[in-house]
Amino acid sequence: MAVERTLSILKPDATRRNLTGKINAVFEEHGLRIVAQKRIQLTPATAGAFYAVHKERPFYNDLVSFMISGPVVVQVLEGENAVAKNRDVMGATDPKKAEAHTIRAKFAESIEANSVHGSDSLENAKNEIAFFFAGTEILP
Ligand code: YYY
Ligand code: MG
Repeated sequence: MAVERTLSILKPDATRRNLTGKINAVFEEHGLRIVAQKRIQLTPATAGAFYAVHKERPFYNDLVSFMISGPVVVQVLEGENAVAKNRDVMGATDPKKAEAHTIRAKFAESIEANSVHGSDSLENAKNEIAFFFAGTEILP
């Protein structure tokens, strides 16, 4: 296994309910280090571009509307096997299907308002990190 970096987003349902510290504690308990972090407001253009892979999906417009409904916290998580580890810690997209110990089982409100985003491959992680962060903003 290698040390990897992955992009995480604490979504508007998480910032609205003041859950950023509780969710960050879960990452840290699992050995994921928060090596970059900022609280930002996404625009229709940035949210639409970030989720462009889902452009043809029926949920795309609602997803973009949700992602701009309040601030988000974008983060870079670093650790051994960080991409897959974060996906495990997040849990299934639909919180009803997520395992009990996961962030989505504990905190998500619905399949849309599911509290966290995490990159799904190392290649996507590199692109998603570059979408939000300059190299100088990442401090291991
Ligand atoms: O990677 P992950 O976030 O677990 O799921 P994706 O299939 O990439 O979908 C991205 C995002 O879209 C998901 O977190 C919520 C939303 N979404 C939805 O609202 N309804 C669906 N049926 C599927 C996904
Ligand atoms: Mg995804």
